[in-house]
Amino acid sequence: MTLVQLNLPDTLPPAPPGVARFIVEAQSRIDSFIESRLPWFAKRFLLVHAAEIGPCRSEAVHRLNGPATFGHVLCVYPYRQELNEAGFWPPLGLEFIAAVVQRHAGSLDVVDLRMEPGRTRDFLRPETDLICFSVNWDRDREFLEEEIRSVPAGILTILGGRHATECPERWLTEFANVDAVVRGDGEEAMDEICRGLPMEQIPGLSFRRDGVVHHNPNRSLGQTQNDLYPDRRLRRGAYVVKIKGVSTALKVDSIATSRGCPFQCTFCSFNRNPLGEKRRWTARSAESVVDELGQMDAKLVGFTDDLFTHDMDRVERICDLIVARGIRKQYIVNARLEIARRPDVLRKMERAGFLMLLLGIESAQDKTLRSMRKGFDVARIREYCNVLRNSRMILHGYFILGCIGESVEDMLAIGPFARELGLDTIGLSCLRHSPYSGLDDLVAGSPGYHISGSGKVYSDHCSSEDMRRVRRQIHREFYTAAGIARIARKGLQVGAASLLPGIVPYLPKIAVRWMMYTWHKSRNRAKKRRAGHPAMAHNAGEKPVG
Ligand code: B12
Ligand code: SF4
Repeated sequence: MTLVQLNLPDTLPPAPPGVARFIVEAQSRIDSFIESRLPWFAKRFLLVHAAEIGPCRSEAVHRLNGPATFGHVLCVYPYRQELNEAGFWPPLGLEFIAAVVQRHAGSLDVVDLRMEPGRTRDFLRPETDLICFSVNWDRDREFLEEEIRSVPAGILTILGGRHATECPERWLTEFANVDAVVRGDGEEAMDEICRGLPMEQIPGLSFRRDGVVHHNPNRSLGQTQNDLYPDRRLRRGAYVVKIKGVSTALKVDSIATSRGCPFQCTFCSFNRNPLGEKRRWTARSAESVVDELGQMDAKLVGFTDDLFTHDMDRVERICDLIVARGIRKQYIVNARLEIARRPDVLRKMERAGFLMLLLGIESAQDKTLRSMRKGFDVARIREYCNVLRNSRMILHGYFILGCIGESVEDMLAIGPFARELGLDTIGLSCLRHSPYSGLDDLVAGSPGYHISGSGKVYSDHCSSEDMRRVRRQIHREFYTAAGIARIARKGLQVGAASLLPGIVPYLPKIAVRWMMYTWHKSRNRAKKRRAGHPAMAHNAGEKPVG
């Protein structure tokens, strides 16, 4: 660290060699004195006032003029809970930010309040001078806002994440202690903040100065960085699978190896950031992905990639490296059906431990696939699935209920279609409005369709209760005893047995919770029905937004 630099003005003639050596020697002594002897607040004082101390040049100028280093940085995931069913994944976005800031911090803690009994204040130290909050969801709102407000004045407070990105103005006007909001991907902006770039020169940053909120232009989405990934040693506990609220001993982790998607499906916002910008598909090298996998101790890894399989040559290389390095884990990835064109890579994926492919199929109707710009039709789906069904990987098909123009009969065709395709599991979600996806226009041009306040698309001809019935019927038809036995067989073939010891001992507890949950749910539903609750009526009380 060079805080005070002994430099001679550029106009002076070069110093004789003896004098130059003396200056270098003196500089290094000052550096090591500052580094090792001065307390954090003195270093901080020097950093803040360095520009006034004297003229300087060279690379250190840049450091001298801005807060190049932080005493202690606190990165907080400010939620107590996410989804009951799946809220156990690590806060990967925040961990990426921590990986950047760590380079500029004396010490750094990543605190996930889902895992800790304490609150943000409990983790502050006297030397804490930067707090980063990951504001991803509009959930647990009261708690989230309390945490953010709890930061004492004088500590640089920066928010980032998808939800913060959607409304930076609000965070900066209503929360007096919030200094800046990073919009969109945060790595580059945080690096620039840490390197002391003036706020107004940092694209994608919203900040307050003299009571006025400024929004810099958006940052263009850059290339995924190869050598940057979370430092898992910063975690204060292991992330484990939770089923029905019961923590098992099965460790999980997630990895982000690419961002974006080149396709343009109408209903999807995966391929856009919260600002509506289309994400070009960019990926990390196979080597860096496998280096990161090698550092994880979890047995089950979920890939957060929008489309992991876009470049099948890269997938092949990742598989080869996993096998060559003897890494033994199970992976779950988002994929498109086109991967059927590379059966050679499918075999390699099985050998490398890929357990489950999450495939967006969406509908059993050509008219819907066309209007959704899915890029394939029913005939193609059959053709691809004829190849994929021979794979040992578990095939999970995503379908959407309530697609524009689909009757109840059209939706009910999903069950038989999914079985015919040889899928092992299915996920049924309702059509949801997502900003910038193009769905709004489609709904606006389709009489009888509306978007509810909660973002659900619904129609005059299919109520929420109808939709629930459709969902139940599809599940009943799809999940048979033979199908469940096939999933178990495939799981064993692909090596999932290694995951069982983490779960089996917890099965009795999970079974009890599950029974209690089902009992509570049906009791509540019956109560509501008896009371004539609007949620049980036509369209479940959904109100159009416009
Ligand atoms: C894993 C995941 C989950 C996990 C969450 C795990 C976790 N703890 O984060 C689970 C399964 C719980 C989940 C649930 C849901 N999810 Co989800 N999920 C994802 C997924 C696949 C990956 C997220 C991720 O880790 N990305 C990788 C990291 C690196 O990116 P990131 O989180 O965006 O972080 C970057 C920036 O946001 C920013 N950033 C983040 N924090 C901070 C902090 C600071 C200080 C700074 C400066 C920057 C910064 O920088 C980071 C690095 O670039 C995304 C899709 C995707 N590919 O992103 C959907 C996604 C985030 N989910 C989505 C949705 C809709 C949901 C659900 C509502 C689904 C549902 N109907 O139930 C629920 C809501 C859960 C809840 N809390 O209420 C949407 C969000 C849309 C939106 N506009 O908000 C996404 C984008 C998918 C989609 N398009 O539909 N999800
Ligand atoms: S649905 Fe899948 S393929 Fe289509 S745009 Fe979204 S991520 Fe890409």
